[in-house]
Amino acid sequence: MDFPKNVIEQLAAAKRVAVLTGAGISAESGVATFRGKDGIWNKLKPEELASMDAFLKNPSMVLEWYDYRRKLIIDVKPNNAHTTLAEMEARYPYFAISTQNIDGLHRKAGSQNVFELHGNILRNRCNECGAIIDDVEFAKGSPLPRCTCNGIVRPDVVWFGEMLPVEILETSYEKAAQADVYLSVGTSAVVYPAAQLPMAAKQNGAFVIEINLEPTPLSPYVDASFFGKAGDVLPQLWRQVKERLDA
Ligand code: BJW
Ligand code: ZN
Repeated sequence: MDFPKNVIEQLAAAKRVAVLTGAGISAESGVATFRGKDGIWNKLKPEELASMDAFLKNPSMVLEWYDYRRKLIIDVKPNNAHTTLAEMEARYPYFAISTQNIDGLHRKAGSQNVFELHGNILRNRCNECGAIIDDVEFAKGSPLPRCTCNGIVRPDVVWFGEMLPVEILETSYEKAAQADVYLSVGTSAVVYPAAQLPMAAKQNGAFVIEINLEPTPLSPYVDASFFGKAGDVLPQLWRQVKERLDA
């Protein structure tokens, strides 16, 4: 893929780069996306599983669904898109990833400055007192896992209608506002407030680049869109930027 000269120039000149990632960046690692052709929510409605209403109505069903997804995620490996972002972090003086993903693959790939907007499926917390609790057995048919305060233990992820972790969201807005270049990778950009971040970057003067299989609601507003797999597009883009930097 040949990238426009101004895109390479912008990335080569940037000091501060910030990134928003979504489920699409992990698709090539084998983690299902939510929406789109192979999305898990073609069959299941989000509000029936990823909401407090669903949890209060049928906690076992919700916990079993997360247990199933956790088991799938534990063994997956980062792909070329994750490792490219980790390489980029090593090269830029300021580099941050805000991710909507709960799979932990950015850290597995070696990225350090990662802000998990929607939590992490490998962590649990008490639904009542908020205590973080490891090693919880969610096996089908067994009693609900309980905290010492008797609250039900749930995955430490953000459901619809719940607040995102305040500090992580604030830092993500700061990184977006300070960015010279902002990348939006593999997100349908329909879930707020995460979807607002690339727009906040744009409003503060960043050059915004989108990578996705298809256009999103962000596409009309960004400076450049590249339609293809993140695991193909990002490494190619970064290779051309490195050639320019090393020239
Ligand atoms: C590839 C690819 C490849 C595929 N390469 N690309 C403002 C306006 C309207 C509504 C709201 C608003 N503010 C708040 C709301 C309500 C709500 C919301 O946004 N609703 C909209 C859906 C309408 N937001 C919330 O409730 C948030 N909380 C909040 O705002 O709190 C304040 C508040 C409280 C009370 C009242 C009011 C306000 C919380 C949102 C939490 C989202 N949680 C989930 C579940 C997490 C746990 C779990 O995993 O189970 O997060 S929902 C789900 O969507 C998950 C994802 O992180 C999130 C985003 O999805 P993502 O990552 O974009 O994935 P997909 O599948 O949608 O897209 C994948 C993309 O990749 C596609 O575009 C593909 O084309 C592409 N792709 N393969 C590149 N190889
Ligand atoms: Zn508790």
